[in-house]
Amino acid sequence: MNTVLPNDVHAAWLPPEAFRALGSRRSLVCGEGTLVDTVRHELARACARYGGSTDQPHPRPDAPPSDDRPAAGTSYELVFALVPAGLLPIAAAAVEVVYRRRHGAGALGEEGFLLARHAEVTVVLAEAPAGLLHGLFHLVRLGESAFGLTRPMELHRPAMRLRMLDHWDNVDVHPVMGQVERGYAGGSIFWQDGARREDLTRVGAYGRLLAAGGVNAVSVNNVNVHATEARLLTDRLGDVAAFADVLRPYGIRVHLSVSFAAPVTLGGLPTADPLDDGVRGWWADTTKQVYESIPDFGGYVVKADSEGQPGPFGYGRSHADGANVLADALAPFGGVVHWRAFVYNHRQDWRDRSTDRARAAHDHFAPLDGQFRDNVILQVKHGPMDFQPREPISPVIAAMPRTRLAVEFQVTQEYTGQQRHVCYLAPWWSEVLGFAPWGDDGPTVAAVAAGGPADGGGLVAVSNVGDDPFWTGHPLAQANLYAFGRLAWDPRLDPAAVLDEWIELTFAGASPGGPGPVRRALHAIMDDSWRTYERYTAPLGVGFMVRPGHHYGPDVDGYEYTPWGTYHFADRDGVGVDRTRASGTGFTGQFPPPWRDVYESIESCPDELLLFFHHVPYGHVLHNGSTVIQHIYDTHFDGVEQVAAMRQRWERLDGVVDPGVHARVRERLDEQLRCAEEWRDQINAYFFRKSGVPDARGRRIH
Ligand code: GCV
Repeated sequence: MNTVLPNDVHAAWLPPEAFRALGSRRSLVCGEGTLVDTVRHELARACARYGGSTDQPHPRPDAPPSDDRPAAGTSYELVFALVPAGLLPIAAAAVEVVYRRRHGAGALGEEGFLLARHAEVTVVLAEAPAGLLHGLFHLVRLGESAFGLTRPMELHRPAMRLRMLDHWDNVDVHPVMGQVERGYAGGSIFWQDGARREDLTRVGAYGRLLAAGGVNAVSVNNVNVHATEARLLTDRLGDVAAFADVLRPYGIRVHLSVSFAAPVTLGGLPTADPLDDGVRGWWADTTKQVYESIPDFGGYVVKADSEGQPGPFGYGRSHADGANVLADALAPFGGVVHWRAFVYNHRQDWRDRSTDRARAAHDHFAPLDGQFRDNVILQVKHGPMDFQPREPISPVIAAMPRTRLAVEFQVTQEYTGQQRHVCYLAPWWSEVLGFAPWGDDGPTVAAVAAGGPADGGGLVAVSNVGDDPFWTGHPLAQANLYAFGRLAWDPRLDPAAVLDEWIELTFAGASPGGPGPVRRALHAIMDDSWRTYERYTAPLGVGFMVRPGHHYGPDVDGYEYTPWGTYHFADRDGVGVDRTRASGTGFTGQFPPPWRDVYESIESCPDELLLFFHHVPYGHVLHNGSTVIQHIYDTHFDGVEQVAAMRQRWERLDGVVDPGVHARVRERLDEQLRCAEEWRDQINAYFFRKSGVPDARGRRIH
C-alpha cells in the first residue's frame, strides 16, 4: 500500500510528526486481517522515523494460531489486540478480562474500540479489525497524552454506521461544470480528462485521511450521471474496482452514482420502468456482476427526477417503486441504495406564488413513508432548499419514521464561499445535528440519522477535495472535511474542540513556538467564520442572492425572475417569503409541533430565519431590538470588519506556519475581503434603494 505523497502535496492532518508519540514506543499488534495489517504498516512507518519498534505475536511452529505469543522478554508500551485474543502481555490481558466481565461480547461492534491505560501499557482492544484502525487514529489524536499515568477504560463506538462522502466528480470534463461539479480544489483525484488516473497514490492517501477522521464510505462519481459516467456501472467498472482496491486498506467502501435510465442507455431495453420484469432482471444481473468485481461494494446513489436526471416519474411510477427495484438487486449482496430526496420543479413560473420549492421534498416523499425496502436510504439535504448558509431543517427529517434517513451536508462550499472564503462549517452542522424536530423532549436530527434499534441512514456529505496540492484549495477548508468525519462519528462533539484536534494534528511541530500561537490565531479566525459569512451575505435566512450559475458573489435579483424557485420578493415596503399556513405557501405546516407554530408566528420565529418564513416590512423590529433594515446594514458592515480582522490575524502567522500554507491562505483572505466588501456594498445599496431608509449610523451606502 503506497500512500506516500509527493513532497508538493500537503499532508493535511496526518503529517509524520502527528505519529511521533506512537512511533517512538514499543508496540505489539495482535490480530489478523487487512485492516490489522494497515495498523501494523502505519506503526512500522512511524517507528522507522521515530525509533520505536512494533511486533506481532510469534507463532510457535507447532501451535494453532490462537496460541500465538508475544516475543518473550519484550515489555510493550502499547498493545493493539483483536478480542478474543490469544496470549497477551499481562497488562493487556487484564484489560481484556475486565472488558469481558463488564460488557460481554459484541459491545464494541464492527468499528468500536476500547482504550485503557493499565500498568504503564496503553491498550486498544477491538472485536473487528476496523475498530483497531479507528483506535490507532484515536491515539494519533491523543499523542503523548495517550501515555499518561492513568486512563480509565473508555469505549468508543460511532454514532452513525454509515459516514459517507459523495464526490461530484465527472470522468469527462463537463462543458459547464468541469471535471468536478461544484469543485473548488482543482481536478478530480480519480479521473483526468476522461481517463482513470494511472497513479492512485492520492486516492489511497485520501482514504487514509478519511479513515483518520472517521469516514467509512465514498461515492466516487457525480450524482448528475452523464453518458460516460453511466458506464462506470458496466464496461468501465474496472475504474471503480481500482478505487475500491486502494481504499479498502483504510476501511472505506466504495459506492457509485448510477443513472435511473441505465437499462435503456446501457442495457438497450425499451424501457427503464421499475415495474417491468426485464428492467428488474437487468438491474439484478448488472448488480451481480458489480459484486463479482467488487465483493465489498457499498451500493448505488441515485438522483432521480431532479434537475433533468431521469426517474420513475417518467413511467408514472413512484419513487418507492424506483428505489425498490435497485434495492432488490443489491439486497442479496448486502448493498444499499442512497436515494436522494432532492426532487423539485426547476422549471417553475416565478409569477406563480403557490409553488414553493421548500415544500417539494416533503410533498413528494412523506406520503411514501413505509413503502421503501430496508436497504433503501433516503438521502435528505439538511435544509429544504439547497445548502444555503442558513435554512431551517428539512421537515422530511421528521416525517418518515418508517424509512431509513441519511442527512446530507455540503462540505464543498458551493454557497459558503467556494473555498476562497474561510467558513468553518462545523458549528452550523452541529446546530443542525443537535436540533430537536419534535421539541426539546424528542430525538435530535443526529438521532434520526443514527437510527433507533435498527440502523439509520447515517450522514453523507459532498466532498471538497480535488487534485490541488492542499487538497481543498483553501488550506483551512481541510478543517471542514476533517470535522465532517468527526461529527459523523460523534455528533455531540464540540466544533471548537474538533477544530482544536485538527489544528494540533495539522500544525504538529510545524511552528517554532509549538502549536499555541497557531491555535489561538486559528480559533480567532475560524470559530465564528460561518456566522461572519452569514453576516455579509444574504440576510436573515432569505438565501440565494448569489450569481446564477456559478453561485459566487452577490447578485440580489439574479434568481428572482428565473424558474428555479428561489425568490426573496423584496419590494419598496419589505422582503421575505411568506411560508405560513395563514397567508402563504403553508410550508410551516410540514413541521411537527412545536416548530410548525414557532415558525408560523412572526413573534416567535427566530430572527435568523425570519425572512425564510415571513414577508415583513423593513421597519419590523427583530428580537434583537433592531429593525430589519438596520440589521441588514449593521451585519454587513460588521461582517466586512470581521474579515479584515481575520486577515490581520493571519498576517501575524507569517514565519510561524509553513510559507506555502501562509501564502495560499493570505491570497484567499485578500479575495475574501474583496468579495465581502462587494456583498456589503451591493446588499446595502439594494435595500437602501428599495426602502429609502438611511443607515441610522450614517455610514456610506452607495
Ligand atoms: C450535483 C445544487 C447544485 C448542483 C447539484 C445539485 C444536487 O443544485 O447547484 O450542482 O448537482 O445541487 O445536489 O444534486
